[in-house]
Amino acid sequence: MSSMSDETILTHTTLMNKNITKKYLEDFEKEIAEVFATGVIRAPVHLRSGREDNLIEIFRDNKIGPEDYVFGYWDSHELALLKGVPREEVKQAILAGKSISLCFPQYRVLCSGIVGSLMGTAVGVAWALKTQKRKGRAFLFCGDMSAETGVFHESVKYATNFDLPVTFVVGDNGLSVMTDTRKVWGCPDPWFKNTKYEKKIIYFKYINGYPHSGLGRLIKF
Ligand SMILES: Cc1ncc(C[n+]2csc(CCOP(=O)(O)OP(=O)(O)O)c2C)c(N)n1
Repeated sequence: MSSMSDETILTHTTLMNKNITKKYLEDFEKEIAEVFATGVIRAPVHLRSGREDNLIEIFRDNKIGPEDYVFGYWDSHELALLKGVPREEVKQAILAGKSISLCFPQYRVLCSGIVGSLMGTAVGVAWALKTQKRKGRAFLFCGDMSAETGVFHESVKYATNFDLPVTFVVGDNGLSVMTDTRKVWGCPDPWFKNTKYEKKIIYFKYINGYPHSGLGRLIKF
């Protein structure tokens, strides 16, 4: 966990995420898309659109603040901005090739490009926050296929059993790269629908306006 004091984190985070609109997020991704198209970013970039309102609402309604941890994956530009990482800092990290694993520990934003990673970490952080009676919660944002992994099941089950302060946010775009998630599992709904585990999960559907990765001109992974 970050060694910075709560006061420092608060100063760092400011209240800028309150000013983040759908257009702000769209414009950021458009700007990164333009830069990526020039070829100067020598690493994968995953752009997203179509879920801006969902994410803004989730951050607002859950009052996700400086003391909370946000875990994400390869598609986390918007999460970093919403958590209060300054726009220029996010942009510089992406230009430096870190789009798929954005990590800003001082803002409690931790992301990874590995499917199935971080779920246990989020649960562990939530366990520590609860047992140490510290303020803060963990929020883990993932896709629909990630939510079908074994480790996601285990993490949600454990967090539910011990009522840990962790929320799993599943943004369902129906795809895993180019594979139809529902076709793979032969079920129109995610496994947790109408189960007791739903109380630890926020679920929404969206259509991604971008290809899974990059701009769709080279291979996708
Ligand atoms: C261990 C591992 N296997 C495969 C990949 C390649 N990969 C990257 S994203 C992705 C699809 C995940 O689908 P989903 O969770 O629905 O994410 P989203 O469509 O929202 O990006 C895969 C298979 C990876 N990053 N890590």
